[in-house]
Amino acid sequence: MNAEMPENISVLGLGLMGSALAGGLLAAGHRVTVWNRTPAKAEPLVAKGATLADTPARAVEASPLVIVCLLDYPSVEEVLGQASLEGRVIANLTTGRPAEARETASWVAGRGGDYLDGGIMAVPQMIAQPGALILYSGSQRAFDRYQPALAAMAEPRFTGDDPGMAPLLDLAMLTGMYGQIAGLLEAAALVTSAKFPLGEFVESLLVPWLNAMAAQQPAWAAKMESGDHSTEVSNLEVNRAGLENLVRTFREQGVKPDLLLPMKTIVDQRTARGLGHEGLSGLIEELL
Ligand code: FVH
Repeated sequence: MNAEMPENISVLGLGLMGSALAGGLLAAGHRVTVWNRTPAKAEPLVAKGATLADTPARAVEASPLVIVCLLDYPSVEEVLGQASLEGRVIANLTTGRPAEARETASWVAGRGGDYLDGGIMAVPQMIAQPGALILYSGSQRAFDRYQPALAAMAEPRFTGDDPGMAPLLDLAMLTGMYGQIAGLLEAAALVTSAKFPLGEFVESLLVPWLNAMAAQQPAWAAKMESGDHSTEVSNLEVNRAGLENLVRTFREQGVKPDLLLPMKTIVDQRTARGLGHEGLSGLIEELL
C-alpha cells in the first residue's frame, strides 16, 4: 500500500508495539525516522528503509508528527524532555491513566507542541491489519491533519478533545475484557471440577452463549442511560436466587467462587433496598 501523501513521521520507542507501528507506517510509504533507547531494536526497520536517529531530540526534529510508544508515562516525559517540541504534534500511544494523559497534554502544550493521546485496541500482530483500532483524543486539529497517516497503523477514531478520553475508553474496554475473562475462569473451573472436556464446553456452549448475550448489551446500555430499569425478563430477585444457587454449587463442587462473589454482593445490596423488581441494568446505580 502506498500513502497518497507520504509524510515525515518519527516513532520513539521500538518495543513490540512501537516496531509494529513503525513497520505499518513504512509499509504505507511514509518516510519514517525511529529512535529507541536500545538502538539494536531499530535494525529490522532500518533494513526496511527507516532512518535511525541517535537521540530523541534528533528524532523529534526530523518530523512534524511524532508517535511515542514507550513503557509508561514517566518514560515518555523522560524521553521527550530531551527534545524541543515546538510546532510538533505528539501522538502518545503509551498506555496510561486519563489523569496522566491530561498532565502530559499540558506539559507538551507548555513546550509549544500539539497533543493527541491514543489507546491501542490491538496487539502488535494486528497492526496495519483490518480489525485494528486506535482511539484518539486531544487536539482535533492535529487528528484531522494526520488522520490519513494514522490510518496506516490502525483505524483511527477520534473520541473528543479531552486528552483523557481515549485512555479512559481504552481502560473501559479492558474492563469489559477482564469481566469476560473472570467469567471464563469461573466457568472453566466449574466444568473442570465435573471432568467435562473444557475445550468442547468453551467452543460449543460458552462462546455461542456469550455472543448471544453480547448482542443484548446495546439494549442494556439504553436502559442505563435512560434510568428506566424495568424488565420483562429476569429481574434482580430472580438473579439473586440464581447467584445463590451458583455460589452454593461452586462450594459443593470444591471450587472457589471468588470472582463471582462481588457480583452477588451487589445484587444482594440492591435487592435489600427493595429494588428486586428491577433488571440487572439498575446495578449501575450501585457503582456510581
Ligand atoms: N504489546 C501489546 O500487546 C500492547 C497492546 C496495547 C498497547 N500496549 C502498550 O504499548 C506500550 C508499549 O508496549 P510494548 O509492547 O511495545 O512494550 P515493550 O516491548 O516492553 O517495549 C517498551 C518500550 O519502552 C522503552 N522504554 C522503557 N523504559 C524506558 C525509559 N525509561 N526510557 C526510554 N525508553 C524506555 C523500551 O526501550 P528498550 O527497553 O527497548 O530500550 C521499549 O522501546 C505500553 O504502554 C503498552 O502498555 C502494548
